[in-house]
Amino acid sequence: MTDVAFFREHGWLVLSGAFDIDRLAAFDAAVEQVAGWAFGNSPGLHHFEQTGAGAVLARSEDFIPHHEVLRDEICDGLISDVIADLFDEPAVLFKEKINYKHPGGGGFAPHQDATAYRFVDHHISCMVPLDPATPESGCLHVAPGFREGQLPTDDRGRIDDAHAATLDWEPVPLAPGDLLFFDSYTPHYSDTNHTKRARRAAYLTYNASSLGDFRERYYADKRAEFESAGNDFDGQRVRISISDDFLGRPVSGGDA
Ligand SMILES: O=C(O)CCC(=O)C(=O)O
Repeated sequence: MTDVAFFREHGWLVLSGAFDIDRLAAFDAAVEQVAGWAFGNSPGLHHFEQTGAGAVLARSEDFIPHHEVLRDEICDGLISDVIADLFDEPAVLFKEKINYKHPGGGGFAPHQDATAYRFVDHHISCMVPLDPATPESGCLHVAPGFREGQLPTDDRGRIDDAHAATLDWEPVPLAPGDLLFFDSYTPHYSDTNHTKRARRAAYLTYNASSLGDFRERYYADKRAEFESAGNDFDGQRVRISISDDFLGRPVSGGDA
């Protein structure tokens, strides 16, 4: 049974060992197929970052129309059932992404996802770790405060430094098979991956279905925004998200 009361109090909830070994293996294999799409003329929206070992894949998005296993698991499985409990009504997928966080891959500055999520005011996401997520590999750190709504932001959409310094952050270490649910107003950040293996995780974001289905519109908008900015914005930093919270380094010309 979903601990809805815990989620409503804290803005996040961990389900330990929610995916059994077979389910996890199927999800992991599917994620590796999507990662492979980044290097050919294949579907999905893929972003790269620079690390000490060269250019690596940072993120893939917009893949469920092209992958049946992931579509079934994400749109009609355990995760969407738990999200429906948390919304107290059926949920519809708003967006899906995989952050690969290869060794040396960048962290994310303190932010609330709500800043970047258009069309609907409230979302809930599920993090599906495929590798151990620890403070060393760049797990999420969360803080209370989601019930205050939008916190003060700087001009990049990150939580203002002075405000972030007042928050009571705690790390959320996870093992593959665990699931982390968090509210789109839950403050969170993560660090660089300082280990020698990737810290892959899928993030699946839903809204209450009574508010409408905006997934296609979200991706049409994101693609248009990135294309109009030449896909590299000012070339000084990596933009993989509509809000500018990613701390990875940009790939130097032609490396990816
Ligand atoms: O994968 C991470 O380390 C953090 C992800 C995150 O906060 C985001 O993608 O908005």
